[in-house]
Formats: sequence, structure tokens, C-alpha cells
Amino acid sequence: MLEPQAKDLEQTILVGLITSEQDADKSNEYLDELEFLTQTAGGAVIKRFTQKMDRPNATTFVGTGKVEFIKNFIENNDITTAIFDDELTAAQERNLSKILNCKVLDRTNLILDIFAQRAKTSYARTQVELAQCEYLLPRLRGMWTHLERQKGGIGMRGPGETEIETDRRIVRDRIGLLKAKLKTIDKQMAVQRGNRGKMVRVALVGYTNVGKSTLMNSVSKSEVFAENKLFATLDTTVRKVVVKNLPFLLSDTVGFIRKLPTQLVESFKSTLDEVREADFLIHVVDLSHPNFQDHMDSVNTILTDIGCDDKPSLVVFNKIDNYKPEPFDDTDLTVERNSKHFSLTELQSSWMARMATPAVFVSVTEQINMEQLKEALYQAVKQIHITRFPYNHFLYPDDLESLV
Ligand SMILES: Nc1nc2c(ncn2[C@@H]2O[C@H](COP(=O)(O)OP(=O)(O)OP(=O)(O)O)[C@@H](O)[C@H]2O)c(=O)[nH]1
Ligand SMILES: [Mg+2]
Repeated sequence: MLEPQAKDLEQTILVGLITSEQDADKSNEYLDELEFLTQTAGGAVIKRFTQKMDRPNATTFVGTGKVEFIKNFIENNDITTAIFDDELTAAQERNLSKILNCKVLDRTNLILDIFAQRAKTSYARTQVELAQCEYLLPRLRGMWTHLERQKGGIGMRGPGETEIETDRRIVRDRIGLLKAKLKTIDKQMAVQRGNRGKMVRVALVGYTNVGKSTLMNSVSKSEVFAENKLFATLDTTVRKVVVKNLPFLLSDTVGFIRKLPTQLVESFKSTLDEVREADFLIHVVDLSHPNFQDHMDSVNTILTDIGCDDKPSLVVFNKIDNYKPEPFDDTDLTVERNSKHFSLTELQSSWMARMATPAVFVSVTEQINMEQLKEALYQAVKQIHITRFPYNHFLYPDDLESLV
């Protein structure tokens, strides 16, 4: 199924469950995402394993027979790392690393590891380290001793191994220290945000890798780092943007993902404050991704969690240049036609009819419908501007146009 991978990458296998809520297709989609995360972290996926079971096994996550099967594969193929799609308990992690005799990670580990690799500023690094410590604390006992052979690589970056190997007290102290450090930076950042005055603030939000930074660069003509990897952006960037004479602040920030570890959401509180304090949200969606609707749901759930679900917003369906509907065969009576088979035009009209939030369909890289996007943005910012500066006789360019 998968291409043989370069030998110098960390050789990994993935493990996921098929449950009554998560059928084989869904499970496969989640494993696709886990594979992308693994590649982003610097690993090569050699094989995937799935098992049908409604609830994970309390001791080994998958069943005993399956564990044996995986163990054999690991031994015969020089696998160094097994990655599980769901969060493992401390006991499952311990048992699995003993039986499989390799590094065992879960989705949360992997996301935290990518964040640790990506964190460039001291602020981002502090937030990630806090999240890692919070994740490690309940899992400390006996976790690292048998891993001495395999230091380094995925899941081993961030807080140094030396700290982890000592006891919980030290990690607890470290958590206290990191929290205090973050509090100081948070205060400074709140002041900075306060200094931005009454300018209208717009924040880009969305699943990871949907094109938020690309959009930011295009609209503000700046050079924010964008690439085809998950979590390319960790630190928030704010730019002043002027659309048709109307100035506002646009911020680009960390992308969301399904099952974003709670530790991360909490420690990235201040980064997310940028979203919380925004007047308006641009929810960017990658329309070319087969799971874009699930991604939208995940983003909306996180927005609700951080108390931002009632903010005015604009949905930007991006990457329409790459949109490909699933082929539909009307002679095959086993398949019902659904939105996955819609042409772009059909999809557009069905979303427009259904959604309460305004939406535009664009391709930022191909610059398709960008004028429409700017117009929608302009109208939204203008509404906020009018209420914020009621006595300011700012002449809105479109009012001028209508006077001519
Ligand atoms: N085909 C196509 N690709 C696009 C478009 N817009 C962005 N991309 C690509 O999508 C990838 C991700 O873009 P980013 O701007 O880094 O995405 P992001 O949402 O900022 O991602 P994170 O910071 O990782 O959360 C890059 O490879 C972009 O070139 C588009 O309109 N069409
Ligand atoms: Mg980005």
C-alpha cells in the first residue's frame, strides 16, 4: 500500500481502531492525517494496523493477538517507533513499550513533538514545554528507563530527558516556573495588544495547512512562513492591512487539528487570546481536502471551547483550484449521491443556501475570486468601523463611489 521509505528516516508504524462511531473509511482518513503528522515530525510510515473493537483494551489498547502480530512485524522490519491514533493511558503506554520493545507514542505526543520542533520564539517554546510537562506528569513513572537505548528522535524533543528521568517534584516545580514565566509574558502581550488602540482586529482561524499564512501574505503583501506541512505557523503574526482605504489589523496564528491536546489549548491561551480579542474571524477551509466538513466541525468546536463561537465571521473556502468531486456512477445503486459528488458550482450554491455565515470561494495561490474576498472583508470591517467610530467622518470609498 505504501511506498518503501528512505532508510534514514525514523521507521514507524501506525495503529488505529475501527469502532461503531468510527467506521473503516473514517479510521483510514484519521490514519492519513496521523501519517501526515508523522512525516511532518520526520518519520516514515512503513505500515498501518487497524483493529475492530468498540473500546480500546485497557492494558494494551488493541487486543492481545493483535499486539503479538504488531510485535512480530516490528521485529522483522527494524521499526523503531509505534504511533497510536488515540491518547494512550500511562499503563497502556508502559505495557506496550515493554511488549513491543520500541518507542511508543500517541497522537498527542506527536503533535506536542511537532510543536516543540516548530517553536522558534522563547514564548512559543515556553508554551510547548508547559504542555509537554503537563502531559508527562501523570505518565512519569518508569516511562523512560527502558528507552535509554533509543534517545532522540520523534517525541523526545522539548524538555530535556535529564529532567524527565528525575522525579515528579522537579517536573512540578518546572511547571510552576513555566507558568510564572508565561504570566509575565502574557501581561506584556496584553499591554501590546492594548497599545494597538481601537483599530479593527481580524483574526485568521482554521484547520492546519488550509492556507491561512498564504492568505495573510497575499492580503498584506508580507512574507509569513507558509509550507505544505502541518503547523507551519506557531507564533502569531499581526499585520496592518488596508483594503480600499480602510485600515485594520490582521493576525495569523496556530492552526487547529482534530483532538488538539487539551494541554496545548490551555498553554496556548495567550496565543488564542488573539482570536478571542478579535472583532471578526476569517475561517479558512481547505475545500480540496476530502474531510473539509469534519475540519470545519473541529474548528467550530475549538472556537466554542475558547468562547468565540458567536463572533461575526466570514468563511473562506480556499484551494478551489484543487477541488475534485468524487466520481459518481449513477448505475451503481449501492452509492447514494451526496455532497462529496457535487461540482464546485453545486457545492457553492448548497453551502450558500444553508449557511448563516457569509462565504467566499477562492484560490489564494491562483488568485481566483480574491477581489470578492477583499470586498466581503471590506464590508465586514466597515460594519465594525462604523459602530466603533460613530463620530468619525471617515469617507468609505464605496460611499464615495455611490455619490459619483
Ligand atoms: N492548491 C492550492 N494550494 C494552496 C492554496 N493556498 C495555499 N496553498 C498551499 O497550502 C499549503 C499550506 O499553506 P499555509 O499557508 O502554510 O497554511 P496554514 O493554514 O498557514 O498552515 P499552518 O500554519 O500549518 O496551520 C502550502 O503548501 C500552500 O502553498 C490554494 O489556493 N491552492
Ligand atoms: Mg500558517
